[in-house]
Amino acid sequence: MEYTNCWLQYRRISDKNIAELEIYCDLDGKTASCGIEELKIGFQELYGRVVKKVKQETEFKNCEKGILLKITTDISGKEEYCIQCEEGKCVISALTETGILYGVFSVLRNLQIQQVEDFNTWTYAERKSPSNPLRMLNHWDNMDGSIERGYSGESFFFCKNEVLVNERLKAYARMIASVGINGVVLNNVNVKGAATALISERYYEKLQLISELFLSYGIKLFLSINFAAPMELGGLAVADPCNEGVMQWWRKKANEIWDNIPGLGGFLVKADSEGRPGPFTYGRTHADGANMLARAIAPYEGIVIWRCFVYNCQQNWRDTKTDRARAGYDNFMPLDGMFEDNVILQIKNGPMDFQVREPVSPLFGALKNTNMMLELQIAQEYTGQQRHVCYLIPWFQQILGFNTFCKSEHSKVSDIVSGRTYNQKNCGMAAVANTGNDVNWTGHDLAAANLYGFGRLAFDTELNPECIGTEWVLQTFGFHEKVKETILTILMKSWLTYEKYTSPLGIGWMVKPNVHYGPDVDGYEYDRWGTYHRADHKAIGVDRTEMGTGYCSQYNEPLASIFADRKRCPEELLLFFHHVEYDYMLSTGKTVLQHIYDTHFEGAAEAAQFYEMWQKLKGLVDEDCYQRTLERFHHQKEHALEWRDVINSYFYRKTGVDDKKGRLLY
Ligand code: GCW
Repeated sequence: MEYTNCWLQYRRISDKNIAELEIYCDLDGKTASCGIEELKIGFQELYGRVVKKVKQETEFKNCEKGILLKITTDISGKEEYCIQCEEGKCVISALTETGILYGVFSVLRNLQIQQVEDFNTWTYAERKSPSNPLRMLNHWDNMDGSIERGYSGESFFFCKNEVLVNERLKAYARMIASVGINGVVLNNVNVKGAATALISERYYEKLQLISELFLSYGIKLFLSINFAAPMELGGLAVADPCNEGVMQWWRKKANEIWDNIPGLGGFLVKADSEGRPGPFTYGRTHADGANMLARAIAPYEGIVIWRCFVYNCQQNWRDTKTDRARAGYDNFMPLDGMFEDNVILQIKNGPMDFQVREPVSPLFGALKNTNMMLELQIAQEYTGQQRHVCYLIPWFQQILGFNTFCKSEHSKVSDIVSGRTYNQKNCGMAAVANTGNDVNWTGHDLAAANLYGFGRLAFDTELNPECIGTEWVLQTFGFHEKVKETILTILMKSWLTYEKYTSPLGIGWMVKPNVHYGPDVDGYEYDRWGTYHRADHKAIGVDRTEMGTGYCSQYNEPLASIFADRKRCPEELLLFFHHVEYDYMLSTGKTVLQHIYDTHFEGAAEAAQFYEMWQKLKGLVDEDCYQRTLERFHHQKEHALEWRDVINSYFYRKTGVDDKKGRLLY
């Protein structure tokens, strides 16, 4: 087996009803065909039912049983669907074929979750429109086949500077369409070398094939571009966005690109960030840069997704006033209202960088006249790199539910990025993807729950993480009660467990530099990256109040005051916002230091439990999957011990204070 089908396994539910399945459909578009194909696969696998011939819509009226797929104008949402099933007659209707495809996937999903034994007696009705207009995956795949922060093998899009077109792409498209993803950025945001030339003759043909395949599953292809492409590809002397020659180059390029890839969604841009070129070189603003591109691609309905991950990565650690957390707001707030309509600012969930815990970026509550998109990361760069289990959906749900107080109503992050708050349509959610060419796609088999979960949550931000987890387990592992219970318990605890044995109270960053894996408390402390904990023998944490960096004031009230007040600041973020003495008393009655000791012992013990729990599933899950996962749980257990002891020893040695419970510290 080259690769699994993850949650699209369609395990047999019953053989009770094996009569032929009748599908009625007059639609001849590619997306409707994908829907029909999916029904065929699904019913064959779930029930052993086959489809001999797709019949005409008019015949449905008089038939006894069957599934009708039809377009209706009773529905207004482009991707909305309506399902009505009763006594073996089922109608899936939508305004577009994409809506129908989503309806099909929902029927198949629900048959599995509800373990419907006999489709002919199933009653089900649902009408649903996605919460977010854009639901995207950002791949950080490089053209040489490597993946930046990739933990599940090599790229299945690129190899040796070539674009790959093969069967796996289709398996990928089916999988992500089944959870409602409608946009994919194929290449890394750090665009260099051959990747710069993705927008040239050399690659158009293959990219067009991918774009077509994706479109048939309702997915738009996007590309990351190099802001300096006019120089590197076009031989111009500058990439200044206000230079007429540069503008003209992009207009011509856009024309050429869309001529070759007519369905392309647009560009993702990382500019003036971590060494990537951008408008700052020419004394221009990010609005100048983004708008120039936006105007060039507007005739093709292209959109520019412009990242806000812009900060000074050449900071002096001795300087305690400059604060990387402030950078997004400081760089982009002055530009609010200046961006073209087809520009979206893509903002990472936190002000730093995908740590296990961070406050929500203040930009969400601040920008009022700018399209916004939330950027999350399911590639677990800082959360165990798909070797440790860390189900991130509970965390994402908290982020979406965060009230920014930007208005008196509709002020949660989910309102803002869905377009409800400011009546926007170019907005949504993106995740840095966690896939690669490993057999199981995601390295750790359980990491696929993040891929599944991100899609489901982006489609319906009201879904609860436990339900999503349950759906995923049932579809992936089948219906064994013990399997379900065990995996779900592990998933639901995993994020907090990971937090416990890694970096405490919101401080983050105690990782080995560059690789970002494993404990190294001072690894980034005397470096240029702006990621400090400021620990000495008395206290730890970053003062971000008015007395410190002033970051707190980037939030709306009452948040600004709450975060700035040690007593009211959420304790899980205490060290993010405050420089606190080790003997400071937390609400639990423990000192900060004792909290650190305790959580590290607890977290490591929980990781050990996960390993034991998994061992009890031997024989109950697929053997290959069992072994792969066992190995990872074993590593996690050992690595959690390493984390525990390195962190605890560090603070023990800094403070000289023993653990109250007398456990061994080194
Ligand atoms: O934290 C950093 C990662 C980089 C990444 C960057 C970004 C793609 O370590 O690998 O580059 O974030 O988000 O642009």
